[in-house]
Amino acid sequence: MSFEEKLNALQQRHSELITRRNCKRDLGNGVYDRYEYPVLTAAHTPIEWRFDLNPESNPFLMERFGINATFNSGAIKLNDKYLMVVRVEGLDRKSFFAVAESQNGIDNFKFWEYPIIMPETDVPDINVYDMRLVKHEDGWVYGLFCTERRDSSASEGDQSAAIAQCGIARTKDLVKWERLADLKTPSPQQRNVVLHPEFVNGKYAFYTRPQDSFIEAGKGGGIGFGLSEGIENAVISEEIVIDKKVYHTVYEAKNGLGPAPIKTPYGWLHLAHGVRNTAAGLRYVLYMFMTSLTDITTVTHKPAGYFMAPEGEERIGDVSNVLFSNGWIADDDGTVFIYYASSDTRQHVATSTIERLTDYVINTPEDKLRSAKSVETVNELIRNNKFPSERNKKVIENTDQCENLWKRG
Ligand code: M1P
Repeated sequence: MSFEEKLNALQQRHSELITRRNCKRDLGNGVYDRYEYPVLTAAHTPIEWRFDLNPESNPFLMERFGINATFNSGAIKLNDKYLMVVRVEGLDRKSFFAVAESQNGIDNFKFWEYPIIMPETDVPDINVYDMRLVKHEDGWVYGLFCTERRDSSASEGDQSAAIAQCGIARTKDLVKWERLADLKTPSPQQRNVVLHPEFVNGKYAFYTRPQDSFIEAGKGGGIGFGLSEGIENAVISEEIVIDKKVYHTVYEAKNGLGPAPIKTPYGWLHLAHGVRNTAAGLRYVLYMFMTSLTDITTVTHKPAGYFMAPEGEERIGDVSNVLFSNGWIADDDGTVFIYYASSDTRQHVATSTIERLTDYVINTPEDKLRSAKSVETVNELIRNNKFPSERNKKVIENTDQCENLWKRG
């Protein structure tokens, strides 16, 4: 095949991939719908990023900058476009951020021409990843992400010891970014830090994930919370845990918040990931909970178990058995686009609505933490199905309870 023929074939295949229609999978679980195809894979990245297209300097049309994965994307809707700030990972393991845009949020995502040029602090980042995008009431769009650097106290023989901290940058258009100082907290390591979209007592509010070491949450586990007077040199001096790890749950090893919460009349909807250790390694699933409108550190509802877990091809990838989400978009009509990545490899979308997610979070039984209690829960469901009038009474009680919460808010 000549250079020209190969280039045409590459371009045609790429164009078919990025214009492919996506469709809902058959019969969801009532809570959300999955889609047939991932919305982004490494192959979606522009050919110009990967190949030197000059026949003189690259006669074999070799890939010169391979892309390994596209995953863990922050998401936001701006100017009627669904935008993801994607974690793009090269063959060299380094991640960087790039914007991909779609008109409908479920397919035809196209990368902008160039990746984001993220300014650095005085201490250069070795690796940056997993951005959470937040439209804050102060008028800026913030991107909070993990910045990873080698642990300078590690011995020469240890080339994997790392320190993770929260990098903060802000923008108006996702093109030009202003980098602020990294967040300071009492914890030696931070990942999965999220900015709350509203001020709390006039301060910037952060969800954190304090942890003792790079991988292990240790005694610092759980989704934390803290306030900072300012954002330009943000400091959290007191960090409390609002959603802790719990024995024999899907978040017993560690957990972390996903995207910034969505405000509903009943409370703040949260999407998070929970991790447990198995003989096959760590298993990451997504779970949901709701916090109070009056005190955002109080969890009011939390369904048992996972909301989404890896299925089919999602189970396999660079880090298998992982679902991770750090981006969702709530549209004005109530549709929610949940952008989740599978196995640190590819990016997917699932859709739901505020109404369905609220119903899921409020009316799904909580984890009662023992097998015998799970049997009680399933028996109650069976009884309610046999005697529907009892169940209807319960639903009305629950709805009243939520309306009271909303009124108090
Ligand atoms: O490999 C799974 C995930 O591991 C980390 O998440 P956490 O800090 O909660 O353990 C992150 O590196 C994340 O990017 C990755 O998807």
